[in-house]
Amino acid sequence: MTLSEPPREPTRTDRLLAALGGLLAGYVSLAVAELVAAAVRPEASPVMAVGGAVIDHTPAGVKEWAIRNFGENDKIVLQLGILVVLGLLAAAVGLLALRRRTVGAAAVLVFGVIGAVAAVSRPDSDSFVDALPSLVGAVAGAVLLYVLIGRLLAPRPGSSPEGAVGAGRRSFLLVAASTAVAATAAGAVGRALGGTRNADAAASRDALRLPRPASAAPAVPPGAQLRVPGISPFVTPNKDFYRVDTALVVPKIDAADWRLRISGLGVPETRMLSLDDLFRREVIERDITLACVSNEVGGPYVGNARWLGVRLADLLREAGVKPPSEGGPADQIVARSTDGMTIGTPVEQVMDGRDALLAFGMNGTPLPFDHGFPVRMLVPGLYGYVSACKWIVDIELTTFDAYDAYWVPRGWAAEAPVKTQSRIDTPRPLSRPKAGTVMVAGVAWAQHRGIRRVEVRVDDGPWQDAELGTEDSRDTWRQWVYRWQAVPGRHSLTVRATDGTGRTQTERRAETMPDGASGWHSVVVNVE
Ligand SMILES: Nc1nc2c(c(=O)[nH]1)N[C@H]1C(S)=C(S)[C@@H](COP(=O)(O)O)O[C@H]1N2
Ligand SMILES: [Mo]
Repeated sequence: MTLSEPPREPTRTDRLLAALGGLLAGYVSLAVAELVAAAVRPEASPVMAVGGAVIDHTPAGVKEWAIRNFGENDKIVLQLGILVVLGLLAAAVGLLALRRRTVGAAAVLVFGVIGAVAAVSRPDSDSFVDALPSLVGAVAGAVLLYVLIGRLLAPRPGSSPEGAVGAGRRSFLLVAASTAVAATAAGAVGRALGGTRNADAAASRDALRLPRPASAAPAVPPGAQLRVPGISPFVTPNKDFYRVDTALVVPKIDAADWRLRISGLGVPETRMLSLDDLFRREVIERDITLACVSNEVGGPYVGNARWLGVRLADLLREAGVKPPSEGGPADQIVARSTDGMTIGTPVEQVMDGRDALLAFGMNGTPLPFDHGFPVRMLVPGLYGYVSACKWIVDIELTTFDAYDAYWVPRGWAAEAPVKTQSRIDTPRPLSRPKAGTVMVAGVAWAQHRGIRRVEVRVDDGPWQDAELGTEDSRDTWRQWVYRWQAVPGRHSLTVRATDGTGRTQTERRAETMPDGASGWHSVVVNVE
């Protein structure tokens, strides 16, 4: 387009194509960013960086709502949401470029800067290199948009006005189609490169030989697993174990590269430990039930596994740490993961004799990546967000006064022992069991206090004792069953548990926020 020739008036088709051009510019930006991110750091890609920032800044109530409605798909929903919003913005930028080509291209750059700022301010970012994927991607997108709109509007000398429009559009479509193909290829290369990195970590996991425990967990007593169809298995298989975390990309750490740093208040000399250092220690195996503070009454975010690891308390003592009850200066352990999560745990509870673990094995295999490979923390009796740091790389001794871990400024309690809970697994809500004997069964948990009693109530009747499965340990959940002589009609079933200290689960309903849901679980069924 020469300066003397004013651009022609855009038609509806031009607008449509310009919006398409905007979308394509957005797509190319992301694909190029993905390729650069594969070289820099997968987490520095704009979708991941902005997604992470959105997660961190989402009000806790919305997050709760997302976990409730989308469950473990919450992150996929978030990423789709980001893509839809980006798509709309990109189309709008395309329309803007149709009126002012430079302004449109500049707008693409602005999004690049937003992505770059998000990437550099992620807690796990330690270098400005993380800005590159967004910036390079945005430059590619901006240039493309500028060129595309130019093609679209450029009159071709020597042709009729209609012919010129047609030629411009053909040229637009040619550039558009070829960049779309190139960008798709670039994106695929990026993913493949990212894949080889992950392959190293996966190979290190496959090659890992777990040490034998010096102190093995006794076999699960046969009576711990009741033979009732529909009850949660006593040991939750790894593939069924709930997953709750803020990680958009599951961290893939190479076992050989893993180090744990221990430092802070009362630790005279910073310690660095490798996985082999842990394997050479006294290894213990324990059954521990883990529960999430976001679990609603009756909800699914609880699981029980056999963990292999080392005692965290011993490591801390060797590093010089004393619990507050012995005059130690630190009352909080802040565990940090490779992706920047921080989890605050009371020193007192970690060192009071319970089996607080740095775990590397889960149900006979190395920890799955989803559950924290190569090492995570576990403290029986505390909700996951205050104890169970996955992909752990750093332990800092500090005080609750001095430091708020990730979830605390977001409205969750700094300290959160698990509340006594019980859940009816079967019959399912609104199911239609036949009149006669109906097995009402489920699980109850009060980690580290144990479960002493479970009672079931039918409608407004009296509380009836359920039969308990054999106790495995007081750190695990306990199965229960009540043989109900069911009569036809609509009935409600309610369960409550009493913990090992003799305290009965409260009827008082509490939201999950700030320190865990309470109340009794009920289901309504229609007996036929
Ligand atoms: N690094 C990291 N560790 C984490 C979290 C997280 O978001 N990031 N979430 C915690 C929460 S809230 C819970 S309930 C447990 C869940 O562990 P799981 O996914 O293995 O079941 O991990 C904890 N450890
Ligand atoms: Mo959690």
